[in-house]
Amino acid sequence: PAATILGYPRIGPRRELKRAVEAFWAGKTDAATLEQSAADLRRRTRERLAELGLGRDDAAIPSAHSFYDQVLDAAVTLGAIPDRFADLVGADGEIDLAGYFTIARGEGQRAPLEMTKWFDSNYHYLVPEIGPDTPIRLASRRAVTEFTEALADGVLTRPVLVGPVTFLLLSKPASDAPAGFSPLDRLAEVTSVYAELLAELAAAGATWVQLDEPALVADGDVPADVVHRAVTETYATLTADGAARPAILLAAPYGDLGAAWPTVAATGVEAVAIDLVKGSAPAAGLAGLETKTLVAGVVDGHNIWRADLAGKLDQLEALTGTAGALAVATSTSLFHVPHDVADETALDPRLVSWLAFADQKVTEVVTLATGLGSGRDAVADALATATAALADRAQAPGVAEPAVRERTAGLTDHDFHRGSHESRKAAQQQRLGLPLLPTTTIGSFPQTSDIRVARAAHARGELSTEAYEEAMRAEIARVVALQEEIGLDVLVHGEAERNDMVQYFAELLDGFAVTQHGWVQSYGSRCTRPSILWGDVSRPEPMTVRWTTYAQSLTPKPVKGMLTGPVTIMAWSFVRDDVPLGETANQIGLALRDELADLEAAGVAVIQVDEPALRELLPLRKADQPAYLDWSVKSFTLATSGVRPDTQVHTHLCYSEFGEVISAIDALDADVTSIEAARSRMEILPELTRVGFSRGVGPGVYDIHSPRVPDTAEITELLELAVGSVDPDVLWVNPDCGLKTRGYAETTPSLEHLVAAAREVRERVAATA
Ligand code: THG
Ligand code: ZN
Repeated sequence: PAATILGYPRIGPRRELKRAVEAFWAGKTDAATLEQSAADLRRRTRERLAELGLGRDDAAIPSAHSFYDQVLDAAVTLGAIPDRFADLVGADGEIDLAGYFTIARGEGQRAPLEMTKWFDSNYHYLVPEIGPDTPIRLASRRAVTEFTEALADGVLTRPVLVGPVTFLLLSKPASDAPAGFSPLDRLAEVTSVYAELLAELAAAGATWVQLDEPALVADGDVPADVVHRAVTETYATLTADGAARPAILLAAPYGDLGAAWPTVAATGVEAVAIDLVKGSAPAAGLAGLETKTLVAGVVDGHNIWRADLAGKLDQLEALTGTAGALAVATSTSLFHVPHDVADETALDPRLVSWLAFADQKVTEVVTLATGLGSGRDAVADALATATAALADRAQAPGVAEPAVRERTAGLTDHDFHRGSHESRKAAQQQRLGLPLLPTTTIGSFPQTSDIRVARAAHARGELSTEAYEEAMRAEIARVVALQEEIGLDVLVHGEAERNDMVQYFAELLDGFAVTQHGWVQSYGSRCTRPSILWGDVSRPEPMTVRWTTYAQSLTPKPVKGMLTGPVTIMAWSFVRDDVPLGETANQIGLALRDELADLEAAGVAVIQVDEPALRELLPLRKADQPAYLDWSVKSFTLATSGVRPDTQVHTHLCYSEFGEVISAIDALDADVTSIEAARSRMEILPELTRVGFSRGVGPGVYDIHSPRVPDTAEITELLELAVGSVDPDVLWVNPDCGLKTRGYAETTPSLEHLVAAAREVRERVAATA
């Protein structure tokens, strides 16, 4: 059987694409240079994949490059761009690289496409805007050019495109679309452009094309029967008799096809790729599968653990006969994992032996295909090595720590609850004596280049720990003084000492490791380096107390302690797959509970536990969501319920679409919740009122995602809107999110205006009360 992968990291082993793209943005290089860098990277990728055992001439190697995002690529291929970018289309009908990046990043008053999370991953895609009049025509032939480029190198690749149904389900209606319009209304036109593109690919020699349709594994706003009908129509057109086209691999990563199976099986596509890590095998005897190849995604494309190859072979063998033929693949594209674990020379070799990054996963897929075709004996050594590594992992020190397990096993309902919110509120008001509409910030202040330079020098061993910490204390003192000058009520220390809000804690907790080169694309050219959560989690010593108490020593105003919550730590790390997520969440919850206790004992009166990723891990199927919300909310209350009634617990959540998790936000039982709201003009507040939310709430009144400085009148207007929909007694005044990506030039005046606006509305409310 054939071996393939659904996609591969695009950013390059040393983030070559990121550097090339950013150099182009900075005007340091031209488009031709950027094109050349990308072509070099594509060639290296193909050669590497062939070297690792994927076929050069059987369309096993995907062609899935992107300069920024695959959904933007699909929009540009369809010419489906919003009116405000219409001038970017050149005389030849195409959008050049500069124009492409303008749509992604905006320019002046032209807002970029909105960005949102890609399924249950930490990747963010750009949301196409589709209206009744949005142009739809074949406007870019990059897919053909890149296929031809590979063929000239002697590699017959399989072009990968976002499928037509998923493209439209991920799009939003253009702002001027009439009520009732759905992007799906344009399906027939989109499909005919895909048909045209498929014909051009076939003419160029392509034998296979991969159409990614992950929207089929998620429950969205569009009813399932409508989605199923769309699939039937689209694929009937694409596979109609006489269509000149490559064979189609319809890929459904990230979950289970569930009720969509009969529809997918009945289409005329030649192969279906499924996620057998998150999803399950189709029922036996499904009509239509007998003529298709089932591409079994048994190797986890989304996490970094070495596969149990013998177990995966059992799983594959059990699938024999389900479909016309069987191939072996990864469950998802590999762009969620770093390139090569061999690059991690500083990691404990024992941990390394349990891991598989993208290159190792390619080898796993190839091994499984060989084992399936030629028998287990042909791959006996590889199977034995994998089995031994798993056995070693299961009993290695730190993987199961009896003291940690006893503590989580001994938890009772009592450990997850605080006393009534009303009594806490009175005690906190007495202790803090805050004014009406108290002002605060989310936690981080700008990470200046001085801070970055000091951290890098410290990491290289060129700056001593003493000198580094002295530099961080000086920065904290500066940030505290600035906040006092601006007149904020609850201060922060600014988080100068933190490289990243997850990695900082991962480096201080037992059970985690961090990588040197393990970068994964988050959006566009931006990457994160997820930590590896491999063992039982515990806290050897306090993590933040020194910094917070130092900041508190500088001011009579309350300084917030700042922690990252269990769900966010997990969402932004590679998490172990050998214990239930709820167990790991409780272990982190307990470590944080101890940190809160230490902060409280040190005199800290306000402690914030951020959960920006609460919505991120929400399962794609509605039926799976309650169980997730149960363990995720509990891990937060476990972390925060051990403090005294007069200690005020805050939380912060990013993203404006809270609809699905709004009751969970209430159940977090934080005394104060700050949320993103500036861009959506406080739309969240009526929703909060609807669920009976009665705790403190700080809807962001200053959008930190743009360098724009809001004036006082603008913030006052938003605050008046907020006062109109919730009791002023529970309202806090704060920016949308942390300030670490901003500069002081815009941060200082923006915060001054925020404080001025709060004072104005405070006086107005007091006068009318
Ligand atoms: N930390 C972690 N994961 C995250 C976020 C985070 N995932 C979701 C969200 N935030 C993603 N947003 C960003 C924002 C900025 C950057 C990456 C993801 C970013 N990265 C730098 C870059 O690519 O240049 C790398 C910075 C560095 O060198 O350390 O700017 O906040 N864990
Ligand atoms: Zn935020």
